Amino acid sequence: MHVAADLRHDWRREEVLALFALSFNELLFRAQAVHRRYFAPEAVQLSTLISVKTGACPEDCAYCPQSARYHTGLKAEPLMDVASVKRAAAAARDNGATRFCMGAAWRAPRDRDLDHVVEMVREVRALGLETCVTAGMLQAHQAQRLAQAGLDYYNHNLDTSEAYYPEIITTHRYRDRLDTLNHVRQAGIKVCCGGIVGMGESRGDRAELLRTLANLPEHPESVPVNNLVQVDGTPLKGLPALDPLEFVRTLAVARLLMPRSYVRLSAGRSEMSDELQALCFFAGANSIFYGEKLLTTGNPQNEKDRALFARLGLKPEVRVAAESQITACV
Ligand code: SAM
Ligand code: DTB
Ligand code: SF4
Repeated sequence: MHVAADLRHDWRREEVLALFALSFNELLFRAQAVHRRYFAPEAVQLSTLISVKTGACPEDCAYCPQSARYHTGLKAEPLMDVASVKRAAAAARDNGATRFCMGAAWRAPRDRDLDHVVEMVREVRALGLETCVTAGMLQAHQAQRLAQAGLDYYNHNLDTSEAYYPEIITTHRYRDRLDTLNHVRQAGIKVCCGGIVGMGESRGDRAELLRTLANLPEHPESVPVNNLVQVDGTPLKGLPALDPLEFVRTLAVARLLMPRSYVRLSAGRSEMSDELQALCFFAGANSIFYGEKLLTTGNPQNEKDRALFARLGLKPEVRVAAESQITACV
């Protein structure tokens, strides 16, 4: 199979739905076969998250504990100082993470907020880690500034289908998200973009989200698939949980549509069994958030993940050199 022959940007809705409708065995077999064309089957990339600015966000994202509109009991925290972020990044690196993702609960950063984020990126990068920032909507000049600072990835999720988006968020539009993704791409920063499932959306919405991602001019290099973490006080608390096998199917279809992208088994792992996570990795997930906290909610302890990796024969990816894109398995 020659490289890139299966990189398509013209997926039709019916084709994606047909993948979802395959028998579970057929879907996972195909996803695993595609996965092996581009990735070592046992390699998993580890990213550690930190919330550098927490809560008090003006947006109304119905899943989010950081929205100021919901009473979730979350304590808002101002922007962290750069030295503390650097210490946390060094600890993440020493624990085996290769990427450090800094999240800020902003609708959109002001230019003076970005001054601090730029400093954080420079310091974290100097530790030999890949850097990722997620800080809301960016203007073109702001993306360029982050690119100049050496930012590797910008995370900005589409979260769900365009049709379902207004059910979840009314304070910004799908179009705004796409514009930011475009600014990030134009600035030469790698794109991390995915979504959340389990928000009461239909399979058609999940298919449309993945279709939209795959039909972007370039596939996002990193595709986080979050399973909704239901937080007390948010409007989505109390929804029926998504069938876990439908979650696995979503990962498998993401793998088939974006064969060269890292597909991240993201939020929701604390509620998953080892067996369910094993199926997720078999379906083509090859990245996780590693560390006991996501942004504000829990994530499995490092020891638990290390035991899971040993049980499954999975190996964390390592960075070969600070300036190198090349990664290898140990
Ligand atoms: N404010 C920025 C933004 O909205 O892009 C960055 C931070 S925001 C918390 C990053 C992403 O976290 C969201 O796009 C969403 O996909 C995910 N997220 C937030 N709350 C979640 C939850 N309760 N369960 C699963 N994913 C969640
Ligand atoms: C992503 O897709 N998931 C991460 C990261 N990108 C920023 C965030 C998950 C947040 C889960 C809820 C919380 O901990 O606040
Ligand atoms: Fe704010 Fe981001 Fe949470 Fe939406 S997802 S409320 S923009 S922090």
